[in-house]
Amino acid sequence: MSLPHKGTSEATRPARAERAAAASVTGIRRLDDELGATSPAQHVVFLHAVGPDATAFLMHAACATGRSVVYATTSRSPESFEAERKRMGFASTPVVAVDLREVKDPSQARKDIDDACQVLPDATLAIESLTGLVHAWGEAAAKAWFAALKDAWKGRRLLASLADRAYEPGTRETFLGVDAVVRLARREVLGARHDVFQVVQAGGRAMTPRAFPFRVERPGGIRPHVSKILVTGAYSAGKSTLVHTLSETGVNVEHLGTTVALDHGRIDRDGLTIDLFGTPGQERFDPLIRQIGHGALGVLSVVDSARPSTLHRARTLADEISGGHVPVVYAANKQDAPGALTPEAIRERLGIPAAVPVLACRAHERESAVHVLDALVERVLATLAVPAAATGS
Ligand SMILES: Nc1nc2c(ncn2[C@@H]2O[C@H](COP(=O)(O)OP(=O)(O)OP(=O)(O)O)[C@@H](O)[C@H]2O)c(=O)[nH]1
Ligand SMILES: [Mg+2]
Repeated sequence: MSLPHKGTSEATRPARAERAAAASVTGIRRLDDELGATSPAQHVVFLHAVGPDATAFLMHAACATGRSVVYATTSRSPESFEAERKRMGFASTPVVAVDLREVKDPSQARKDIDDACQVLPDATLAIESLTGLVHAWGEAAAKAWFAALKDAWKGRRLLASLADRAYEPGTRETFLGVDAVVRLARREVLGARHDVFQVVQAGGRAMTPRAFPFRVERPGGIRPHVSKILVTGAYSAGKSTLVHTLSETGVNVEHLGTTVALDHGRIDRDGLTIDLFGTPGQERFDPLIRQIGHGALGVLSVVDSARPSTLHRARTLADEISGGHVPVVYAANKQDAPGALTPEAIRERLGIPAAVPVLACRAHERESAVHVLDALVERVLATLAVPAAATGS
């Protein structure tokens, strides 16, 4: 991952943003990156479980790039679609909404869409729900209709959503036989729910399974967001320093230089927002740490490499908070301090398994801090993903 370009001048920024929007398939940078999209002329289906707001997701993907859209609604009125579009902040995108709710004849639906495309010739076509069409017309008719639509829309952007449930043989294959399939699912991690997106198919490319948690903002739309990384460890190990070095914004609650409540910081990594929560180190605050740990997606355990007597606490806290359910990365901090143990020596002393990273860290240095965070975030995304063999698409 590359660092954001801090030196971008005001003059070049809008032009760059426009170019990025023109090449974007979905208006969600992390999703575009996963899709490996070089051209927006793709057919993408959002395969959604119960829980995540698939309609908001489709709306963002269709409307956020600013290119014109023909939007076929299957379960709500064009008025309620328009109201939601405004709430999400995409009012300036040229859109023609086509109401398919009462259209009983598939050929009429196609005619209505073609008519709308006369008004907006190069528009993206978005179908709110293929499952809605299955309900209205039956599976065979909906399947045949979509197969013909895909042919007619070659070279143009086509987006649709499909409920992830059982269909008759062949139906799923037709609906998902597109350039890319994005799975929307809900995960429960340490007592909190997280909605995630994961590209499970992208033009035959081999995918590294990883799923991005997201939330829906009104206005703003889909925001990839790791809502909680817990930064823990022994007293004075460097937790607050690490959170501050990483953060673009932040607060901390300290008394005489030690954390008495928590640190909070936020960082953007290439379009993924990450919220960091630093715990107090003194043992009298341990009951609080368990509460702060609720819903954490990953644990960054900070070790003072120059104070061997405190090492075990980093392991105890990490084990207790993660419970083996969320990824842990150890930051072997204060590598610049005299007598600091190497990460290997710390791994050995604490009996940390080979699969768990123990990384050298100097918490005051941004590059070092970011390296440790990125390693953890990659593991968080991999843990949230459905394995490649089980994507069911
Ligand atoms: N040499 C060196 N000092 C560090 C490093 N990271 C933090 N420190 C220093 O260690 C001391 C404690 O740092 P904090 O970030 O307050 O540690 P903490 O873990 O938040 O401490 P508590 O909240 O009291 O548990 C401060 O004096 C920091 O400047 C590092 O990488 N190298
Ligand atoms: Mg602190």
